Amino acid sequence: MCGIVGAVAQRNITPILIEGLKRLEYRGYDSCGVALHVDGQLQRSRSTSRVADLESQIGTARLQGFTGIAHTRWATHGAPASHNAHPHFSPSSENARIALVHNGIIENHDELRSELQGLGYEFQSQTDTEVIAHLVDHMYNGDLFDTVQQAVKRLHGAYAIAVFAREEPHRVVAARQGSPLIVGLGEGENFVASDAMALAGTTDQIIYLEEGDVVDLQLGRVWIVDADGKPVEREVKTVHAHTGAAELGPYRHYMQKEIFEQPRVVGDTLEGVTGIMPELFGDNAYKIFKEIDRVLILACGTSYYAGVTAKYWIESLAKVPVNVEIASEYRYRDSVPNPNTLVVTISQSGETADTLAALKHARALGMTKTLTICNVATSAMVRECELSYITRAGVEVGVASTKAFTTQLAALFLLTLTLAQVNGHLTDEQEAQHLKQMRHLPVAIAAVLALEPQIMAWADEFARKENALFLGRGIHYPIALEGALKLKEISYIHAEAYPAGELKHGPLALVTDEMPVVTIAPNDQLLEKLKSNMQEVRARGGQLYVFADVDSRISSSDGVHVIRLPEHYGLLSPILHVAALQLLAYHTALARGTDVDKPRNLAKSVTVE
Ligand code: HGA
Repeated sequence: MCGIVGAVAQRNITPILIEGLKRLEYRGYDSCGVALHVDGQLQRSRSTSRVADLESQIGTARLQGFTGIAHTRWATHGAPASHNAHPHFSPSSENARIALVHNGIIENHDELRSELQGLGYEFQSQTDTEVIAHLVDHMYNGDLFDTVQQAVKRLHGAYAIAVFAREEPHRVVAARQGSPLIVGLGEGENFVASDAMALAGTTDQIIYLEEGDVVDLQLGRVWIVDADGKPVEREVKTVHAHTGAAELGPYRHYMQKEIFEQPRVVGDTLEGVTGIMPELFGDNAYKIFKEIDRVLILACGTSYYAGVTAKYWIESLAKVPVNVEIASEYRYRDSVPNPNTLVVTISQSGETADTLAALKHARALGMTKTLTICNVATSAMVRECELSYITRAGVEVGVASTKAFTTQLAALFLLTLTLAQVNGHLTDEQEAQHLKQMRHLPVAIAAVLALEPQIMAWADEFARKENALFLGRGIHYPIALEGALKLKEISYIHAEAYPAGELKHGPLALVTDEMPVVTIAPNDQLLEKLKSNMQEVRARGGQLYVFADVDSRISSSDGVHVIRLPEHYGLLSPILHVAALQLLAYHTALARGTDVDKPRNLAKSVTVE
């Protein structure tokens, strides 16, 4: 989603702003822009194309400056058009005094807009952001830092903002509430950005702003106040942000690269796990795991499906009841809290707005024992939770999550075994057996990825369809959900997933010879039941595409296409089957010619509600 970069320096900062935006491109965006202080004036350039296009626009215009802000926008209010792209100016005329970029949603924008229109402000965009620019201009008292502190008190909703004023050429002021923002410290120059990666190569001295913070960036000085206006010291961390993600190597797309990285990153995520120990999740983990008698998992999208898989695992092995909730639902519904709950959040970025809000909601209800499974060690989610397990997927650029999901599953299986051990349900022998299987996962995933040529042959058929059904049972039901999600996200084929036993309760009505039905058929205790469900599909002419285990005793026949996974993997089988489904979605999208890494309307790091 939106990316922010800002700088105050004594050199031309356009290359830093553009490089920062490029590093934030992976989040997904629909337009972008830069504003600079140039010879006592505010100037800007905006584009509805890629950052590279903005870069050449800026080059042609020879736009250079020492102070400025830049933005990639993922539209929430107003179409992705250049007049809605940030930075927004106030007044909107040639003679702008204020330039501002924003990530988030201002909920009282209608009310503020009417008020500001009443004061004579003319709006050029349909965004909620423009009201902040005019509000800051209206309240401006010659001291931008003071003005922003007053102005943000009028905002309801979520924001990270960066703003500068014509009258104060060596100052950028930024603030955050509900959206991520960091400060980068340099020698006689300072920066602000959505994440540390945006500043990789410029500075590794990073301050993570906290909720309600407002920061004053000047050449040799960074000054922060909290939500009450009190000066605060925030810890400076040395952050070695990844810079290698930009290399595609031999792959055509980041998604393909990330699918093929899974053997390594799952191995990395489990590296150093020589035994099941609560301390893997944090110093206080044993005490907390002993105290809880239930688990509440909060997540969105793909992470939610990882949570549903974990429910099957935890209830089966650790015998602890688990509730999995979609974060955006949980945060607004009346639920029955229980203080003995372990609240587990799952998020790739650790900045997912709905999941962060759901976590805070759970805590406000008295559930203070919190753990996150997260891919970014420095994220808000990790800072907010008492316990954590950091997956080591590395930077995931493709909007459709792949390696983040499988590393989340690996971490959740570790959590399952730990809870089982703490509750006395894991013998030493079982522990050793599970660990052995986990260590073998990289090899087992690689063997599934080697099936790519067979899967590509199926993808050509899928590319001609407009609908697909995915069936799974037990621990593979959430994998069917994830397979359907992958297909719809990147190929735009309408796909739905069902627990196979539900077929006759409705979706069977959709089955014709035009309907491909992807079936996950591991050789487990539900296989015979699943075979009956497959017969129900065949009897209606449906075309079955079956991912079977090597020993499933399902053969190809008329209308039944079978790809065999090399080995049966017991409880960890979802991690293997999902890799096959990722490849199916990837190659189908490729055959349909969609923008695989940046599917329409979607964004990475969903930092708005
Ligand atoms: N609401 C603003 C910013 C959107 C955003 O943060 N996206 O990630 C807009 O629509 O421009």
